[in-house]
Amino acid sequence: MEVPRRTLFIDGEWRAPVLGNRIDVINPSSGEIIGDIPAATAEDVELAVVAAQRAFSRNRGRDWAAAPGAIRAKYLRAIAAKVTEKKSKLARLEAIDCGKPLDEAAWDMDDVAGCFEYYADLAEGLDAKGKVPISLPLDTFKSHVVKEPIGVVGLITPWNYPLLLATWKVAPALAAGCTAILKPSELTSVTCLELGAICQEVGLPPGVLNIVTGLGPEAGAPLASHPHVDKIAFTGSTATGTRIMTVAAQMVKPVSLELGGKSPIVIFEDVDLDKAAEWTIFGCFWTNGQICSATSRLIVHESIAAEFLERLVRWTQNIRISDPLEEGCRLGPVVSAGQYKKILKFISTAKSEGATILSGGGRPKHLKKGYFLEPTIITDVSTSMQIWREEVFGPVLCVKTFKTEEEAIELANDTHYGLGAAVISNDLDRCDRLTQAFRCGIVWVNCSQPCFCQAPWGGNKRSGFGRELGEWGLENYLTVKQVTRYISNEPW
Ligand code: TXE
Repeated sequence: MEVPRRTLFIDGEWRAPVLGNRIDVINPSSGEIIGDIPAATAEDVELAVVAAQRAFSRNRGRDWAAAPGAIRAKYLRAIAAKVTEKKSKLARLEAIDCGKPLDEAAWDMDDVAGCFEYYADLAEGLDAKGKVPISLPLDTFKSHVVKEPIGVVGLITPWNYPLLLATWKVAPALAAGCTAILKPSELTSVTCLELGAICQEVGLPPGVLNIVTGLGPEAGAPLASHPHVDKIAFTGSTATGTRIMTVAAQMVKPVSLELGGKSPIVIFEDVDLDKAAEWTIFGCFWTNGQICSATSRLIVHESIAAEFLERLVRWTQNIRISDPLEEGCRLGPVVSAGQYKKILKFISTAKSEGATILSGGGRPKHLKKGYFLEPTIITDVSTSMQIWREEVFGPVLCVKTFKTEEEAIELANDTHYGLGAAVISNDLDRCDRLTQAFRCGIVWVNCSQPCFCQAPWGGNKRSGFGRELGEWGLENYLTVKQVTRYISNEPW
């Protein structure tokens, strides 16, 4: 399958990057170059920001910000319909660009369409809200509030769910009436550029969504520091998030940050071992562990640990690892040579610090090329080890045992991150206690990782702040305006 050769999507048109540079697209299953994407620089970002500003409020009566929510909803629904129509092509492109199994990529496309539909409904809901009155202690004044779009927003996204995580930002931003510049990850921009083609097909007004692909420092940084970008929404590493926040602080620019994680899954002794094993495997190895909320720290009751680990090892050995386009593939390659090396380094550091590689730990024997890794389980872990403390973002589970509930809670919260946490137990009172004790933004009870676009997503501590999805996701792109009128005939 060919990767379409695209330029940048700016002001409703395809434009070659000003400096003419391009970046190779590499298929992680083979390490081969399969195409290229445009590499934007500050000059292109400037053009995109000007287009977004014009579309926001200077578009001669076609202002996106002032349009009724119902009009914006019409475009969002049209985008959703096109994504569904092109689902199989988009899924294949996603699979060869980022290495996720074709089935998973197809589910992502369903979620993309669902997310656009959902925010179309919320855009219409904004019309219904209108002016909300405020009661005042003086009857000589009358007040109300309105919610307005924040302005031109910069959306910087990662590579693990390329089109889906872009949608988590694009759909609510456009629903709110913002205009946007999307900067996808340079590792996986192919489907995001296809979104540009879809916007063109549905006739989205020029400049409402601009897509500038390129390297972080060359395209992302000028977007984050641009004085006419009113907000930055970012998903990615804590290190880059910190950089973006520092730059934004110079301009008092609001940011929302969805960063890394090192989420725990706590398994009590009263569980059905097979069910618990299934959620543990899913929670850590789904999408190769390349999920910010992956429950990559297993905290298991000592009385069942040996038997539970035996089952986990058996399960991992049965996971089908192959080219993502092959029928029945459950685990593809990790996204890039850089991530591949980084994950292997994590594993070798864990070994050198005294941990035991219980299973996996390297390349599957049947796959000679590409960035494939075995699902890896690491035991004899101490809480000071790197493998316990730092995000791997790969198929690596580290394990500790506990004796008491208090100890389990302490281990679960023993992290600078605060994105997700899971508890598996048949005792629902105990689950409630853990739910309350976990210091994070998302708790899963008797499951791990299910995600719905209606429910808020985001974390605490170094996992960032602000919430995506649901109504909270829309609020990210709205600002509140107070309007107070003097209604007395008396002089003030
Ligand atoms: O992330 P970056 P990378 C974590 C994960 C992974 C690590 C590195 O641990 O191993 O991050 O991945 C853009 N100004 N996560 O290097 O750098 C970049 O171009 C503005 C967790 O890919 O954070 C891309 O579009 N933008 C995560 C986006 O930031 C900049 C998902 C993310 O890249 C920039 C991905 C700059 N100076 C990785 N530098 C999650 N939370 O889901 C880079 N970018």
